[in-house]
Amino acid sequence: MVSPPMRHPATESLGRLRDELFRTAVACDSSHAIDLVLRALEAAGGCDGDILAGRAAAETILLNVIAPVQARVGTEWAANRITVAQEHGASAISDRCISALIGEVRRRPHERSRGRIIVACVEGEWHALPARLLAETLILRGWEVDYLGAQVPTPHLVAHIQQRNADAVLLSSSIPTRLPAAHAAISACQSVGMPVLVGGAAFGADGRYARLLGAEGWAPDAPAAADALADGLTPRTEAPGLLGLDTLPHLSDQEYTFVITNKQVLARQVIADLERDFPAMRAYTDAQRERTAEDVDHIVEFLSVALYVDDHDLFTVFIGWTREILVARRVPAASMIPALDSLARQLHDFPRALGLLAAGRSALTAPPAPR
Ligand code: B12
Repeated sequence: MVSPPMRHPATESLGRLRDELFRTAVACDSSHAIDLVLRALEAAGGCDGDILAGRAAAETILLNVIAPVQARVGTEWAANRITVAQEHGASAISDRCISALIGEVRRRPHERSRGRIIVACVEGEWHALPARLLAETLILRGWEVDYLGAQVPTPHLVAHIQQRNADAVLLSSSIPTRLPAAHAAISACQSVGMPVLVGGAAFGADGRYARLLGAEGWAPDAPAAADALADGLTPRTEAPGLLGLDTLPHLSDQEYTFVITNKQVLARQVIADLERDFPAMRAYTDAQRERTAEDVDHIVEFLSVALYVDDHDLFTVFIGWTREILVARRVPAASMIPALDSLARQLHDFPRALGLLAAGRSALTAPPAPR
């Protein structure tokens, strides 16, 4: 496959642009941010009439400036150096920068489309920006795209597929807790004959969960997705099995089903146990209690998904991430140990859950990874 010729803005000027866009975005200065990306497009020859050069420059700015700025917004939020409001404001500005940038890139008159693609986030997935970056990249490369945005309920996705003559569905998910929903969406699309390419951080840096959940393809980023589409996806010939038991035989032990259907009861008992076993909690303010309840819900949810995909790494990586979030907010990471112990007591008859909780406990007590 031949990619459009790239006229990259210089690497060092990209670095400066990223820094400036980040500062402008967290300062919620929308017009300055838009001005920055439009000037970068112009400097890279994106507005001088050469349509291919314009597209290549726009793609570089989307993927090598706006995407890394978004990743940095996430890192700075996790480290508690910017507020949730700044993160929301910066993401809204990125969205507006994308619209402004794409608005400047012209189409060739009567250009033949390479085909139609549907891009959607799976049910419960609110991270629309990664999917939007993907959709805009495909449009720049000559595809027609139905971009459905965040959190698309699977029945509505299938109804849309049935109304459109699309070549493939591209499903995005950033949060691993959406993997069971992604599995349902993959199977539903395949059952109406549509090949599915998946991507986004939820599927793992190596795409391991994409293969496990039976997608026809996975790609690490938007250019690789465009290349995979150009090569063509081969639809699965065998019908997807019910409830994933064909590909996920471990689900027959019902551990996932038990945890997911009892998640509220499990979480409530963890909070009651924490009140008893973690004395610091008795002095918590209402806001601290609310945060703790959210953290516990998150632990139970990640535990359930780790059971679904039967992968210790999914749970231990989450525990390591939570530890960093807590430490950055001056909450002792050890406060998670009584929560894991409470779950282990409640799930004493479930060997896979106990294995995950023990691995999570070790990840919590291990020295932090060197930076
Ligand atoms: C903005 C943001 C939000 C916004 C989203 C707004 C929007 N319109 O998108 C909001 C506020 C909704 C949000 C909510 C949450 N978020 Co958030 N969010 C982010 C942030 C900062 C940026 C997301 C983004 O724009 N990324 C753009 C680029 C960087 O994404 P990308 O994955 O590299 O995309 C490329 C590839 O993955 C690929 N790709 C993507 N999709 C697809 C699909 C296909 C088919 C293919 C082939 C390829 C592909 O192509 C893209 C372009 O090359 C990320 C940080 C980050 N590193 O992403 C956190 C982040 C993803 N969020 C996080 C969290 C924890 C949450 C919440 C749980 C917070 C909370 N307590 O409520 C919720 C969950 C909501 C939900 N259920 O979905 C964590 C996830 C950590 C984890 N354990 O997995 C992150 C990593 C922040 C962090 N550093 O900790 N978030």
